[in-house]
Amino acid sequence: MRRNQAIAILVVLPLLLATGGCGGDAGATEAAVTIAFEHLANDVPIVLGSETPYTNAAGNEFGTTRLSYFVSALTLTLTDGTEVTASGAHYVDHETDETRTYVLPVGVATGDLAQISFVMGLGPDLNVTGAFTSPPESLMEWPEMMGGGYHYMKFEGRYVDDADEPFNFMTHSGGLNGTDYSFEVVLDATGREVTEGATFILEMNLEEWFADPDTWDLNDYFNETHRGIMGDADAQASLMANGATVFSLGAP
Ligand SMILES: [Cu+2]
Repeated sequence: MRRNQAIAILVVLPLLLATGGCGGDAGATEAAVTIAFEHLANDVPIVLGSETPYTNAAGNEFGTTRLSYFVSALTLTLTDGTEVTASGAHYVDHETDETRTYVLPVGVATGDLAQISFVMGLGPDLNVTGAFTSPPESLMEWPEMMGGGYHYMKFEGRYVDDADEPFNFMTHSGGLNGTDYSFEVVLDATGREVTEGATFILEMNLEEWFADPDTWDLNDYFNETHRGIMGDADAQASLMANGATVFSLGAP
């Protein structure tokens, strides 16, 4: 028995040495990287509440009471072409501090960054009913009668309508009846560097959901006869288009 153990050690030891003991490429340094999520409206950090302190491109005054969403397949690309993708999804809720930092589950090679990209929402591979079994992620479920899966985003609040009255809105996005409305966001990250413990700030600029290319007058989307947009394919496609300019990288 002792002889077999000795042979086993002799076989395993060179393997450990060959892989550097950490599974990475010999010589490459890997860093732990964190993404921090910040939420802005009109360039200031949002404060949740029933007031309507912000203005969109259509001139609607609005405020927000809830913001939660998924990002997935977050990818860092270095200037030398090295690319690392964190598989799976990350849930963000403005009200829950721990969800607003995402320590990537993979090490990232150190070096100069070229871009940070991710999917806003859940691609078809992740947007499957039952994929999340516990809250808070499971609470994002999307109705089976609308195709199942999960909301990409719940951005709720209140705006001042044409009658000068406060009206509640729910900008809920998701895949609808089998159509995928998730989209890739690519942000230029040149000038930034991956170092051990680096944090990159990902900003969501809320008013941009309602502009560029499609200007949303909230009166058209949220009113007594059209209270929500979950079943509105045109609205979902419009959020997908407007979403291209919603995100930015914060100052290093
Ligand atoms: Cu909804």
